[in-house]
Amino acid sequence: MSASHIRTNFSGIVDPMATSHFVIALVGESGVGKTSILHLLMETPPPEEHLPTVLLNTEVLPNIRFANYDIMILDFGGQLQSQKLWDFSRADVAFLISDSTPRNLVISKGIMAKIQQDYPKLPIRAFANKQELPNALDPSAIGKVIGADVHSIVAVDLAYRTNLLRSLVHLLCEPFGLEVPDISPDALLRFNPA
Ligand SMILES: Nc1nc2c(ncn2[C@@H]2O[C@H](COP(=O)(O)OP(=O)(O)OP(=O)(O)O)[C@@H](O)[C@H]2O)c(=O)[nH]1
Ligand SMILES: [Mg+2]
Repeated sequence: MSASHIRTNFSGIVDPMATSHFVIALVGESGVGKTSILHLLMETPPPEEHLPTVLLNTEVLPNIRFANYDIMILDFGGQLQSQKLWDFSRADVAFLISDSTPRNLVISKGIMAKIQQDYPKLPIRAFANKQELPNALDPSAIGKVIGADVHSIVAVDLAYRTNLLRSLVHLLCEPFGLEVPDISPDALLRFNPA
């Protein structure tokens, strides 16, 4: 399978899986922690070193379901050659990940502008990752620059999973006009297939 195959057949690759899936696209520069966030959602150990995602990695989260929707993650590679494949036409939301450095902030602002231009209807949620590092920029400062609310996260720390699931519950309730249930997000989303 080549890059051009994925580009040409993107809908076909994702479509059969997308019908009853809520699709979240993880986007951001290489190394900011997209695959680590995928692992946090899957409750699997995060990568210790940076192994760049090649092109695209799709996963359906095990044991998580909201109403009749499984949650599908599109974990895009952030390296320049993979960025050419970024396609959000099947996504219900994009999670824009920053590593909370000044250098990346400028890049994330550019990515945000490009997504807004190409996909004006796509909701975008911004995350400031690597918040435990000593020089991490404050999420509110990042938010001012990119013009969006920014959630803080440490993708390699399992303790942040509940926060992430809480954002997910809000996101899932919104399009249905549902009030956010007063149940822990983990309990609400947990689904154990028989
Ligand atoms: N200190 C710290 N390191 C992190 C955090 N999140 C991810 N990392 C590390 O950052 C490196 C890159 O993480 P990945 O999740 O592979 O980054 P990515 O965005 O998927 O990168 P590409 O696949 O190349 O686009 C890994 O070594 C992770 O362990 C975090 O919150 N804090
Ligand atoms: Mg990756």
